[in-house]
Amino acid sequence: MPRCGMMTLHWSPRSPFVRKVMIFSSEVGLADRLRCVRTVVGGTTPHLALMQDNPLGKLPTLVLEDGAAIYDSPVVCEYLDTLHAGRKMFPALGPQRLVALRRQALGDGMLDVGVQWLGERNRPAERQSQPHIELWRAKLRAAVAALEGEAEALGATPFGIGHIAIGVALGYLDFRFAAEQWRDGHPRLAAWHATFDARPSVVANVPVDDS
Ligand SMILES: N[C@@H](CCC(=O)N[C@@H](CS)C(=O)NCC(=O)O)C(=O)O
Repeated sequence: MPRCGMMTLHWSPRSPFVRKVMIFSSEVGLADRLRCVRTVVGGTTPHLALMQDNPLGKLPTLVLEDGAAIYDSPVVCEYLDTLHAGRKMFPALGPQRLVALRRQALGDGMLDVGVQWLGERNRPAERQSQPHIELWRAKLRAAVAALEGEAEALGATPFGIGHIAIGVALGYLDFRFAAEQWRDGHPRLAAWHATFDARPSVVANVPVDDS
C-alpha cells in the first residue's frame, strides 16, 4: 500500500538540482507530500544543521517520514519514482534505462559545470581564472551541440528523468548564463525546450534568485 506521509525537502528557489526534484515530484503527483524548508547553502560557512542530514551540506536533501535522509538529486528522484503507481520516469532495466541515465548524467553534469562557473564569477574579478571560465564555456557549448543532435530523439522518447535533467540544465543556462545565448544555432533543441518549458510542472517551478 502506498505511504502517504509528509517528507521534508531542504529547498532553495535558485538551486537547479532542487528544481529538478520539484519538477519530478510534480510530474509524478507527489508535490503535496513535500514540506519545503528554505535552506541557504553556498559560501564558505558550513551549514551545520543541514550537515546533520547530509554531511556534504548540499541541496537537495530529502528527509523521509522516519527521519532517514537521502541525497543527491538522482537518488531522491529514483526514490520518489517508487512512491507512485503511474508511469515510471526511470525506465526499467534495459537500453531505454541506459539512455535515460546517460541523459540525466549529461544534464546534471552541465549543472555541475554551471554551478562552478557561477561560483567563479562571484569571486573578485582579479581572482577569477579566465582559463577555467573558458574551459567551462567550452564544455557547456559542447553539451548543447551534442543535445542539438539528440533533440529529435528527446522529443520521440517518453518523457522521463533524462528529459527533466536536460530541461533543467538548459533552463539554468537561461537563468544564470543568458548572455551565452545557447539557442543560437540550435533550433531543434530550442524547439524541444519550448515544449519542456510549457509543462505545468515546469511553469510551477520557475527559478528565483532570492539572494
Ligand atoms: N550531485 C548533486 C549536486 C547538488 C549541488 O551541487 N547542490 C548545490 C546547490 S545547487 C549545493 O548544495 N551547493 C552547496 C555546496 O556545495 O556547498 C545533486 O544532484 O543533488
